[in-house]
Parts: sequence; structure tokens; C-alpha cells
Amino acid sequence: MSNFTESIKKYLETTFGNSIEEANERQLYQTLMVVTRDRLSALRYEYNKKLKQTDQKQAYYMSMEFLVGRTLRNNLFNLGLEEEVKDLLYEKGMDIDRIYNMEPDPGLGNGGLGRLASCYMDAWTSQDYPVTGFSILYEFGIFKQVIQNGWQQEYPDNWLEYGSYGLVYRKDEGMEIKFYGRTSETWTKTGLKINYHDYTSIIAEPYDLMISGYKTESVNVLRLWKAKANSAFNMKLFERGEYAKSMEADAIATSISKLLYPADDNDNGKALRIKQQYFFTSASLQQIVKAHFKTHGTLDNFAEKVVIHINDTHPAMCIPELMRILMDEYSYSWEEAWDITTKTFAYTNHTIMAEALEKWSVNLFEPILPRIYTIIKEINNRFCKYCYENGAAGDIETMAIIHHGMIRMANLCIVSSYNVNGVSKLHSDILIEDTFKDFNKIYPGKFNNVTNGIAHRRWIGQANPELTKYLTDLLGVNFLKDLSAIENLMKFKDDKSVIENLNRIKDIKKTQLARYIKNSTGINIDNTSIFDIQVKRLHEYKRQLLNALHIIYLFREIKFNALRPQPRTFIFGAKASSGYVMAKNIIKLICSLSDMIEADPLVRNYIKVIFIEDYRVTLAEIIIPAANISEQISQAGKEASGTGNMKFMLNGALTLGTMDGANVEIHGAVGDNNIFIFGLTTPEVNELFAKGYKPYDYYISNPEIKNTLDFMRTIDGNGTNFNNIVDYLINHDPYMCLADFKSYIDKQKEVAEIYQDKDRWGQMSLVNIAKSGIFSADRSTAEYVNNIWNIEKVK
Ligand code: 26Q
Repeated sequence: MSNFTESIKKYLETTFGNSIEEANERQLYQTLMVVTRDRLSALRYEYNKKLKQTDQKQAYYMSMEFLVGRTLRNNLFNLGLEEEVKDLLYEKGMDIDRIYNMEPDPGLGNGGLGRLASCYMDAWTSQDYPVTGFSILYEFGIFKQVIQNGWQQEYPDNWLEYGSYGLVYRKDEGMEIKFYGRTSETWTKTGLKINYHDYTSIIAEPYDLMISGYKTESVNVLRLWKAKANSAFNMKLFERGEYAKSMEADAIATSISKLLYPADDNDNGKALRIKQQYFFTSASLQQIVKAHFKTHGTLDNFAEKVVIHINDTHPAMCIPELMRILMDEYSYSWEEAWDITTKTFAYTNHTIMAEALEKWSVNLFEPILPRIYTIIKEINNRFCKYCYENGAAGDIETMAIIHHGMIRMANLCIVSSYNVNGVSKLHSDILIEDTFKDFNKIYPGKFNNVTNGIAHRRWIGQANPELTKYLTDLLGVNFLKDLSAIENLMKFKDDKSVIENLNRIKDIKKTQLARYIKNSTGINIDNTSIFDIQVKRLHEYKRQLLNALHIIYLFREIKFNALRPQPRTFIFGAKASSGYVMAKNIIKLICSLSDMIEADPLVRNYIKVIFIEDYRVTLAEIIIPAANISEQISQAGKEASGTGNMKFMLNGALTLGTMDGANVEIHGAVGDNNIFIFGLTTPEVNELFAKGYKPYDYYISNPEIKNTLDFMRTIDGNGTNFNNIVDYLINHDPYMCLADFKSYIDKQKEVAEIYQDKDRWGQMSLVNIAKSGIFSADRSTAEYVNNIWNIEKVK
């Protein structure tokens, strides 16, 4: 008996008084979660010892979101224990998948940015780099989506009830965080001293999630902070008769780590979000500084040993917080503190959409974080002075950190970091040439690119074991360790039997998805139809609406123009942020299309529309491997990168997309013949916008558009119609669906045609799999490590 099996038995015996035979599924689940976590903790202990010995530079990844996905299978897979556990349960007549399915999917993120953070933690750990993640232990992750009569409804996601077994509570490492109040200054022998008065004190308690790596003993940690009232502090207030204040502190504490903000673009002006941001950045920074000082007895060499990465601007308060700690707690001068700070931070931008760039009003911000505000103001003053003195006075309007009573967080990050990167070539070019061009003039060389990547071990190794096994046997290499080896598949480009096998595996994955859809919606779908899939957050710029327009177009063609197309199943999955009305209307439209088609005895033989409820990491693992077509149809220039596009490609789907984000690089990798590109390019979009885009002209001059939109007015949404969307498209259409309509429809015809030729399609699919190596998160994370952070592997 291996010692892992022994640990399982021991835990069952001591915790539940049961043998494996007697244990129920609930007990087995808890046992596997705890025993796996403890195995990782033990490895972590050894890893940490090595780290202390080498005293090497470490990286800290700050992110408001980590979309971890389920952990149990991932950890067993990485530790090489999956087969052992599977067999152990199998002997007892149990199916390991049933245990896996009991684990909640920790939804501590909204979408791409959060999932990227988790893919990166996998990659750094698998490559033995010392990286610690920091975030918040949200009691409620991203809401659970329920569709009722076609409308999205949100329900709380109480993931900790079953999810807490993976966490390790580090009681002794709590931190105090101060809000509100005021400061005063006194001069002492050692210099200026800042005193805090009348503040509200909250405690941050750390909970660690162990991050395993593939076939390595390295274990990194994702530290999640939970807010708790500071009872000692509140008791003092209470004794002084300040009852209300002590209760307020209590209320603030319970609200801070209560929930993840479910907006993935912008939900500005929320005091609670400011508190969340400061809460987790302050706790993390205090911990990092404290640990450094303990080892070195000085902070002079801080930037040589520490690099802090800011995942978008959400953790930007790290910057003034480090300044505060250095000056107020360790008596550094402004100049010394600034020198250390500007060597410590690197920042990644994930969006160019103006409305998604974070801004905080000074009026809201200052009372909550008075000292932090003073520091930001001083950073701004000095920066503006620098601009005046260095010939950039004319650009202060765009670059100032505080402007018209708003604090622009991206500007704070750019000024204070030593490196700024975008997430795809196109996106980084836009940052340099457009969004932040003035900054690029005064900071040449500060901006660069790291194209996103994905944890291929999860997205093929675990999500598609059938394809993984086939390719491993065929290629005779373990591409899970190094995805670039997958390019060897190109040798089989003209091998009919290989192509046939790939097609067969795709069919298996389609059958599995069809089964899930049948079980969850009752709808039967045809396996031989094209699985045409768009799964991502719902956003106008991502243009789920364009996809819907194509479906309406097909409906009309089948019904009125005798079109008998290649059968297709259109699959959607998307959460809309709760206050985003247009997004919710689009979900309703898609669901109504689904009903309308189901009710039509002719049309339903050719097309079907499925809206899969509650799209999340766990569902993505089932959906993506089953796709024939990957819809990546954002308006050019709007999607910073996209990462779903890479997951689809790796699983052999063909991209139907615009020249946007990382689609551009996918196109470069597979070549023109193995991808379906359509639509305006970024310069064309800009040109059309500059000359004045008039969607009405497209509507009136193109009968196909006119017919489609006119028909849309007749669609019955069970008590709702879609005139509002039609009017919006004809009169505004900010993301130019109508301008790209024709080109999209034409490309879709080509898709249907080529799909008839199974060999050709299979070959295109093969090329996509073979060329996906560069989109491994191992490649992206190595670029962060080597080009930006300068850290070494733990040996
Ligand atoms: C900001 C202010 C207030 C409330 C919420 C927010 C907020 C929250 C989340 C703003 C943005 C986000 C998330 C953005 C995001 O997911 N961006 C995506 O990042 C991916 C990883 O780089 C890219 O692939 C996607 O293109 C990009 O959209």
C-alpha cells in the first residue's frame, strides 16, 4: 500500500471511524481534499526551507481575481496520484468522477483576467519559480446563473461550504488594516512622524491555497485574505462609549470579503470596492515587507529581492501602500522610498476600453484612505513637475494621475512601475501607439508585450484525456511538460489515418457534451452537426449579437428561401454582469431564438441554439474540447487578447474570428488556410469611426441585413419583443455589427462548405493543434520571469 493510500485510510478511520468500504461519498470527498492538501503542505514545507536557504528573489502576483477552477483532480493529476486513487475507488465500486463533481468550482473571478492568473500560477509552479499569489477570500464567488424564461437570474455562490477543505488557515500571520480617520504630523529626532487618529481597524486573516505543479515537488501558495473585526480594538471603543463606531467597524469587516464584484468591466464609484482593494493590498504588502525585514534587517535591498506584479489596476494601491510603509513605519525619506518603489512594481494592462479604465473620485476616496490619498497626490505633484521640466507640459492633461477630481489608476501604475505590458502583440501596439502614447514618449522602453497563454495541462491534459493519450502515443513525447513538442504532429499532416483518429476523438468529445446538454436541458443535439461555440462573458464588444444575427439570417433562409444547409448546433455560454441591461437582453434574444427554432418543424432539422446555463471553468472543460468552430468575433481593436481562443485551438477547433487580440497571432501561427478570418481590421474600424459610422446606411443598402433586422422585430420572446435591439443596431451599433455582417455571413458559408470535406477539415484541425505550442502559459510565464522579473528557479 502506497503511503498516499495509507493516509486516505488513516483519515477515514480517525475522522469518521470508517473503512473505505463503509465511507459514503461525502466522507470520501472530504478525505481526498484534506489528504491531498496535507500532502501539498508537506511538500510546501520542504520547498520553503530551500527558499529560505537560497534567499533568492521572489515574485508576488497581486490580483483581485483568481478563477481557480476545481482543485482536486488538478492536484492529483500534478502529483501523479490520479491513477492510484481512481483504482482504489474503482476496487470499492466507486467512480472518481462522482467525487470530483462534489467539489465546488471556486469562482473567485469574473472571466479572462482571473482565469489567466490561475493558469499562470500553474505554469510558474510547474517550472519551479517562486511566485506567491495574493487575493481575497470572497465568501461568495461569481454568482450562479439561472435562466428563467430566457432571463438571467443571479443566485449566491456559497462555495466555502464544500470548498474550504483545500484551505490552510495561518492564524499567526494576521495583519491590521486601517480605514478612515485622519493623520497628524510631528517632528521627532529621527524625522517626520505620521500619527493615525480615529481610524477604523480591521484584521486580515490569511488562508492559503496550495498550488501544485506538474511532476515537480515545488508548491507555491495563493494567499487569500479574509476580513475580520478587530475585537480588541472595538472593545476599547466600546469601553470609551463609542458604541456606534465599534459596530460600524464590525459591519465594515463583515462586508469586505463578502463578495466578488460581478462586473468585468467597470463598476466605478463603489466605496466597498476601494476598501476591498486596499484591504488585500495592504495586508499583502505588510506581510512582504515584514518578512523581508526579518531576514535582512533592512529594506535598502528590497527591490533586489522582491518584485510585485499588479494584475491590471485593481491592486494599484500597493504602490502608495509601499510608500507609506517605507516612510511612516521605517522612516525612509520620500526620495529613498520612491527609488525602492519604482524598482519594485511591474504592471499588466488588460483593457483599452476607455470606460473600463479604473478611476476613483477624490471625494469618495480621500475620507476612506486619507494617508494613501496624500501619497497619491504627492506622486502626482512630483510627476507633473517632472513633465514641466522635461518638455512634456503639453501632455499633462492626458498623463496626470489626478484629473478633474478623479484618480486615474492606470496612470498611477504607469508612473510608478518599471515595466508595463499588454497581453497580445496587437494590444501592446495599441497601448504604445494610441492609449498611452504620451507616456511612451517620456518613458521609452517601459512598455512591452507578453502575449497571454493557457495552462495546457488543464486545458488538454485534464479536459481532453482522450486526445492527450492519443497524441502522447503517436508522438512518443510528453508534451504536457513542454507543449512546444506538440508541433511534431505536423509530420502527420497528410496522414489520413491520423486525421481520421483526430476526427474520431472530436466525435467522442461531442458525444460527451451532447450528453451533458441532454441531461441539463432535455434537448437532443445532432452529433454530426457542426458544433459552433461562443463561450465568454457577455459584452457588446464581444458581439454575441453578431452571432445571433447570423442565426436569424439562417432561419429566414431555411424557412423562406429553401436553403438546406449543413446542420449546425450553435452553443452559447455567458454571464452578464448583473446591472448590464443590454447584455441581459441579448441573453434573452438567444434563448428566444432557441425556442423559436425548436418550435419550427422544418428549421429545427438544420439548426439548433443552446444556451448553456452558468458557464464556468468546470463547464469550459467539457464544452471546449467538443467544438468544431471557435467564435472569436469581437470588434477589431477591442479584445485585449482572449484566452478561450487558445484553449479551443489546442483542442482542434477552428477559429472563426476577426483580426483582434491574440487571434492575430493564432492566424500567424496556423497560416491563412487554417483559420476563418473576416471583418474590418483595427485601422479600418478607426477610419470608419473617424469618418462617421452610419449603421443605417448598411441597413438600407443591404437587403440581407434589412431582411434580418426586420424579421427580428417579429420574434416573440414570450411577452417581449426585440425592437429595442433592432433600433439600437440601426441607429447606434457602437461595435459595428452591421459593418461586419456581410463578411461574417460569407465566412460562415465557407465554414459550412469546408466542413463537408472531412479530410480537409481534419487536416486544418491537426494544424491548429500542432501550432498551439506558443500559447502555453509556460511560454508566457517564462517571459515574465526572464524579461521583466529576473527571478530564478528554486533548485
Ligand atoms: C473594474 C472596476 C470596478 C469593478 C470591476 C472592474 C473590472 C473587473 C474585472 C474590470 C475588468 C475586469 C476584467 C477584465 C478582463 O477579464 N479582461 C480580459 O483579460 C484577459 C486576460 O488578459 C484578456 O484575454 C481579455 O481580452 C480581457 O478582456
